[in-house]
Amino acid sequence: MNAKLSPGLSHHELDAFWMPFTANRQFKANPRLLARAEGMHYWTADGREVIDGVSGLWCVNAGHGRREISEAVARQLSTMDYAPAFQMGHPIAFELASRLGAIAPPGLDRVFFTNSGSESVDTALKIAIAYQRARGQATKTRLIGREKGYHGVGFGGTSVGGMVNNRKAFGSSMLPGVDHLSHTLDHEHNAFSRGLPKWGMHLANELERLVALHDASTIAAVIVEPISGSAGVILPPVGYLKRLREICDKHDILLIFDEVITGFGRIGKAFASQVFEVTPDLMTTAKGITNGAVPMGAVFSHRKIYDGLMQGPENAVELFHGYTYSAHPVACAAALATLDIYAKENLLTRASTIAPQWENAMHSLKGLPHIIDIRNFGLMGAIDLEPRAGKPGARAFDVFVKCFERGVMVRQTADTIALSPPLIVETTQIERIIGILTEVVRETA
Ligand code: PXG
Repeated sequence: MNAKLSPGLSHHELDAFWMPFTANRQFKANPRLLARAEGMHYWTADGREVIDGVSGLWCVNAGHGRREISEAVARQLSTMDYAPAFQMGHPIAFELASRLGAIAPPGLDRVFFTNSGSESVDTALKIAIAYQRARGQATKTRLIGREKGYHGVGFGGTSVGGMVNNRKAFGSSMLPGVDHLSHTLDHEHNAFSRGLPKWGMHLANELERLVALHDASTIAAVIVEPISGSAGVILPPVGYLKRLREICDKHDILLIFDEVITGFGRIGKAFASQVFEVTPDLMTTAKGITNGAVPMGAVFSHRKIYDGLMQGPENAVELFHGYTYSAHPVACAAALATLDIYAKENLLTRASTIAPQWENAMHSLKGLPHIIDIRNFGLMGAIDLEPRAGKPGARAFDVFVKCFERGVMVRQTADTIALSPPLIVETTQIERIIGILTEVVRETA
């Protein structure tokens, strides 16, 4: 096949790019190429309009093609393309950290910059262990994650993560001393719950069991996503996160919220911890921080942790950690422009206004063939499809492909279809996304 797919690209030219988290051979036989984006839409290389039901990959919260961001990036590139942040600084990095601190949960106003969610997670895990050591608790090194958790693809994030396909190929080359809580997905008690499920708060008590097994003196931190995104919008049962916080406090264990997806307005406030009124000690973010336009991540740290690490002689580096591109000036410029948009258009709280309508739209899918669960919170939603016998994931993959062909982008993982539209989504666009998904599910055997 040598037909041109788009100007300058033929089929065999797809070979070199080893695509991430993709069935490469299947994709390259039948590519889906995106060429342009604006507002709520993508356009394919052959000119078809596709409405974005997942904010790109949970990141383009203010919609695509925001001129304020591209202009800020262009200005910054021509003013100062790069500057180191090791033993040097540039003003907008400090400005951005202060602006982020101002919207952060109480006390979490010390900000460490990274370039992705994976780097934020590994950074937070390292900070947690280093902090325990700095306060004389050097045996507190163990990390607790959760089944079905996704914390990126570094060795730290893979180790505390709990999605089997992300772990099984990498053998035992993971961090030692990691354990996992049970996930909170339960079809038997909670299928078709609207918003947070009522059953399952007691699952947080498993942390007590892990403490009894390992002893609190060996545990540095617990890391969870307030809502698991990647594994398919798995919600915390009512009271679960508060209980986790209580048990962490009781045993002097740090609590890390991974807000890479839930951060920056996804569920109706700047961060999920503000919605659930549970404050972690560290919070990892990325994605929406720059509206997806430039790679960037940030770890929000409680002051007590920052202060705890500011020890030793003043000329000593306090934390031997950082990236060449930490606080990259172009990313900082993109993030500042993004925060301006969020503030001007009230986007960080808009999801709370649309959530009831979103919930109704999601649950209108109930009763369609093969749907065994529907979950929603803020502007996140997912449906679980009954797997085809012996072919896990095949039914949802068909739904994903057909949706794309009919003009709506959804996210598929196993037999789950997840949705998280940009926070600018309008009523008619919700109707279009759900309308096409309804047709496709109805027609998919
Ligand atoms: N933590 C969480 C909670 C995430 O959702 C990461 C860390 C890692 O971020 P980076 O920037 O390193 O990718 C993520 C990323 C999906 C999907 O299928 C989700 C993510 C990435 C790719 C696909 O839902 N989330």
